[in-house]
Amino acid sequence: MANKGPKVSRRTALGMLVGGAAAGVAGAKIGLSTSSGGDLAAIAADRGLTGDQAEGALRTFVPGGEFDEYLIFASGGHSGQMLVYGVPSMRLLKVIAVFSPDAWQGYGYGTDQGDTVLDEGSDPAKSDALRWGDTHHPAISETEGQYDGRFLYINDRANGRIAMVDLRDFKTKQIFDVPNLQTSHGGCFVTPNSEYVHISSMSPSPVTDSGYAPLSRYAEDFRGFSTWLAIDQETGRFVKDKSFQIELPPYTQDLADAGKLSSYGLGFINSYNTEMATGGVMHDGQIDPAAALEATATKNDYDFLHIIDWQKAEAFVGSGSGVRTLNGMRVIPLEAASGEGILHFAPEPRNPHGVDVNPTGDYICIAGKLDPNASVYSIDRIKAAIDSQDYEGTDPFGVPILELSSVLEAQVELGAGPLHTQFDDKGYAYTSLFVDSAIAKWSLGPKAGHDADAFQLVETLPIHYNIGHLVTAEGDTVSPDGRYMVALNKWSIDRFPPVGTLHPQNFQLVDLTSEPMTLLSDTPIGVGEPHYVQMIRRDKLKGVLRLYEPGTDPMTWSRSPFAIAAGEERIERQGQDLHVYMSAMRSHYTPDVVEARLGDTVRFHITNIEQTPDATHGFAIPGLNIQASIDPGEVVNIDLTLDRAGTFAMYCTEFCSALHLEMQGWLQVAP
Ligand code: K7E
Ligand code: CUA
Ligand code: CA
Repeated sequence: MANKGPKVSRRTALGMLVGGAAAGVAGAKIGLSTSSGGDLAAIAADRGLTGDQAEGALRTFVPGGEFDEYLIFASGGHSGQMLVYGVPSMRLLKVIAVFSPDAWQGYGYGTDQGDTVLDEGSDPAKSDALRWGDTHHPAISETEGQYDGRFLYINDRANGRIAMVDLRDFKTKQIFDVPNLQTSHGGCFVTPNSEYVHISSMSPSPVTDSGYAPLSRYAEDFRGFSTWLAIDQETGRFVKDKSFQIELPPYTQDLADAGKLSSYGLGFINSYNTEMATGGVMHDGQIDPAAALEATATKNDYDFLHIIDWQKAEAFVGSGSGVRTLNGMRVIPLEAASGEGILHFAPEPRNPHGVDVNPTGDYICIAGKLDPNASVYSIDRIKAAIDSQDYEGTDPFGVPILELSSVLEAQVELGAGPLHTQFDDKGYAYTSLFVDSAIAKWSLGPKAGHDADAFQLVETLPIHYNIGHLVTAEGDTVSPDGRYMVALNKWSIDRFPPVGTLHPQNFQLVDLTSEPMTLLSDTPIGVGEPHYVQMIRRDKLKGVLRLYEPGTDPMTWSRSPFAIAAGEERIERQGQDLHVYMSAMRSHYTPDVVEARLGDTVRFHITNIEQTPDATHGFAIPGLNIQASIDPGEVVNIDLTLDRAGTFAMYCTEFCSALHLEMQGWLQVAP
C-alpha cells in the first residue's frame, strides 16, 4: 500500500551516535564514553545492533529511581486482572487483582475486603463463586473530557460485570453484576464528566420470566441493553438507583464510545448481527456450514450504528412515566427509546468492530473487520439528519434509520481487517489492521485541522503480529498527547524464545514524534490476553495517590471500628466468637498465639501499625487457606469458623525485615 504523507526520516544525533539505520553501526565515529571506558557505538556494534535498535533502547531506557512519563493500564483479558506498565520503559509495575483472586494482594483468600468485593460481584443464581473475568476495556474517570486519574473502570466481557479500581490505592473496591446483561462488550467508557460509565450487552439476554427462550423466538424474546451506570463522585462506586438501561434489539451490540465536545451527550454503539443469526450448524445429524453464525451474521451489507442521546434518556427516566423495572434496573423500553428520540440507527458497513470518537468529538470513526475502509460519520451531519428526520426507514423494531449518505462524511481505505482507532494531537488517526498486522496512520478532516489533505492514508507501520487494540498517550481524551503509541498484538510467533505451546502476546511501543513512525521496543506479556489500554500522564496520579492514616479501612477511607494502636492489642471472647485485635509490625504479631476451641469463630482484626511506606506485612494461615496483605496503616478483618481441630502455623508472607522469618505465630484449635 502506497504511503502518501511526508516521509522525512528524523534521525537524530542519538541515532547518528551509533551510526543511524542507513549507515549501519560500522560507520559510527562519534562516541559517548561510559564510566567503564566503553564507547556506546562500539557496544552497539559489538552486540550487533542496528542504529535504529540502539536508538530504540536509548529512547526507552528509564534509569532506576527515575520514573516513566506515562502509565498504561492494560486489560489482562481472561486472567481477570489489570496490568500497569510504565512508558516508555515498558516495565511491568503491577498486576492489579480485579476479577480473579491474587494471593500477593491478599485478594480472595479470606479477608473482608477482597472476599467482599468478589462475592458482591458474584450472583449466586449464576454461579457459586465467580472467580474469573475477561477484562476488555479499561476507562479512566474524566473531568471535562480529560483523564482525572481518580477511578478506573473495566468490564468483564464474560460475565456481564464491571469493576471499579480506586486509583488512590490501586485496589478494586467494587464489582457490579449488571442486571440483564449476560455478557458485555460495549464499554466501559465514561462520559466526559464521569456522569456515567457505559456498558452494553454482547450476546442478548432472553427477557422471559424463566430466563429461557427458544432460539426460534430470538427476535421476540431476546434483547440487548445499553447500560448507563451513575457514579458516586466521592467513592467512584456505581449507584444502581440512579442508573438506567435502554432496551435494544437483539443485534449483538459491540464496541461503544462516548461523544465529547461537539458530540457531548451522545453515545455510539456498533452492532454486527442485525441478521439476528443464532447459529445451529447441526440439524438431524447433518452438518450445514451455511447455517454457521459467522456465515449468517455477515449476510447484510450493513449493520447499525446505534446513536444514543443519554441526556434525553436521563430526562425520560427522571420523568418516571413509561419506565419499566427489570431485575431491579430501570429500563427504557425500545418503543419509548425510538419514539422519544433517544435511539437512532445509522447504517454501517457490515460487521464493524471499533467505534471511536475523535478528540474534538466531530468524527465518529468506524473500522469494519470485513471492510478495508474506515468509515467516518460527522456529528454535524448526524444532528442535522436527526433534526430533519432524514430517515431511510425504520428497522423491524421501529427504530428510525438515518439516511447513510446524509451522515457519512468520508471513507478512507486503510488495509485489511481494521479494528480500533486512536488519535494524536495533530488531527491524525491510527487504526489497527488485524489481518495486515499493521497500523495505518491517516488524517481526519477540517474539524481536526486537515483540509486539503483530509481523510488520507499517510503511512502504515508493520506490527508483529495480528494487532488488536492500540493506544496513544491520553488518546481518547479531548487533548491527546501523541508522543507514544502501544500496539497490543495477539500473536508473537518468533519474537521471543519459545516458552511452551502458549506464546506470550506482544506489546510494541511506537514513537509518534518521528516521521515515519518508528518501532521502539517489544514487550512480551506474561499473562493474557490484553485488549484495551488507557495511557495517562503519570503526574496526574500524584495528587490522587494516598497513604493510609493509622487504622484505615480502605473500603471506606475512614477509621476502621476495629483499628487499634500499639498497646491496645487484646483477645475478647463473646460466646463462640473470639475477637482477636492484633497488631502487625516488624517483626512480630501481637498477640502471636491464639487459643481457640473447635466450633469457635475467630474474628481477626489486624492493624498494621507501621507508618513507613512500603512496610507491608502478610498474614497467612496456610492450613486454613487464609492469606492477607496488610499495608501500613491498614486494618484487615478475617472471619474464620473453626470446624477442624489442630495447631495451625501463621506467618508473614511479605519479606519485611531481617527477622521476617521470625514473624510467625500459632492458632490453636482445641478439640
Ligand atoms: Cu477488539 Cu474486546 Cu476491544 Cu479485544 S475487543 S481486540
Ligand atoms: Cu512482616 Cu514479614
Ligand atoms: Ca452483520
